Amino acid sequence: KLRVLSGVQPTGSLHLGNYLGAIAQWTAAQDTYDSRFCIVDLHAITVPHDAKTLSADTIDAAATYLACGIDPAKASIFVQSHVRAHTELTWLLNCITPVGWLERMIQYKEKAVKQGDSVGVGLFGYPVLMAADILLYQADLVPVGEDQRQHLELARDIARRFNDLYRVKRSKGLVMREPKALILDAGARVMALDDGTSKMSKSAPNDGSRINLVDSADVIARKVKRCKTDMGVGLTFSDPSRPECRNLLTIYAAVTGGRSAEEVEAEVGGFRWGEFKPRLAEALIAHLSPIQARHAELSAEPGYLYDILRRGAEEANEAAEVTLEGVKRRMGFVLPK
Ligand code: AQP
Repeated sequence: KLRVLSGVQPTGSLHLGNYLGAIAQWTAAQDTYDSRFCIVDLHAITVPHDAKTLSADTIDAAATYLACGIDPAKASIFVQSHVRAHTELTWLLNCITPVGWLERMIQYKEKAVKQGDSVGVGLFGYPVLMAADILLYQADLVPVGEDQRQHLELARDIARRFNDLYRVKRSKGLVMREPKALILDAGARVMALDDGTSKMSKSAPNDGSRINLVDSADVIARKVKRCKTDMGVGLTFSDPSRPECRNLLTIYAAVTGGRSAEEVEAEVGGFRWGEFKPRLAEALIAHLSPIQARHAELSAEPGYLYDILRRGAEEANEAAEVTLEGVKRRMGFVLPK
């Protein structure tokens, strides 16, 4: 069975981009692949974070994973920091990763600019930690949004470099698997509601720029009503000068059963914005309300969530230790007898 690994940072309430770009794919993956989904809290501290909210955000992410349909009977759900091998493998990979590779990372450049002189070493090393997450479980496939494509390429490069540096005879010793990104066509890049050219993001200051998965029906309706539109006539996916139009239609297609562009244009292509927006809001509310109801139920059962995370960490630790030992062996470490 092919292996799948993916995760989201517990840096605040998850939004429609995290859902359509990543989590919605996971629910399909868990039926076919050997799947692990982690809550990447070590990544969450690579930008200034609030120590008072990290643990609540982490548990909330677990509730969200389950509410979106991740089934602990089919997939492991665990917290990254509960498996120490992630940090240990990161160090080992840090030592074989050229600085120049990391300097090219677009996300680092974008986030570093916002932090000026206070940018931390952890943010620079973010992609190596991500490579460690993936390689630790020898994952074949990583379902992510488009923004993570470059980090996935880096994880492949690191795996290849490890294999080149520490060659072993065929069938002897651990050989890193090179992971592939699993990126959907629709939903891979959900854009902000206030700007169709920048991605929907947790850290954007304007809450109106995103649909949080826990937003109430009223809030969703208000955000959709106020979202940026244009003066164009009719609604189409294909006009590059109308990024907001494309984004809102893409969201509509995704939350009404993943329909094709043709189908959606046939339904609403002739609409004015004033007709389309209420229909979009209604579709979003209908799609998200069962997830929200389940999320509310799960949030009231922290004991259950902790239990799932404990079992997930036990399973993940076992798998991670095997890889870590193989890596250390190949790098020449003495292993305790
Ligand atoms: N707008 C998006 N469209 C599609 N996919 C997205 N993802 C994030 N935003 C979009 C995907 O969600 C997964 C987890 O992302 P993350 O929270 O770990 O990191 P991020 O990409 O940095 O997410 P945000 O919301 O943009 O957070 P901040 O604002 O903290 O940087 C990934 O698979 C990602 O592709």
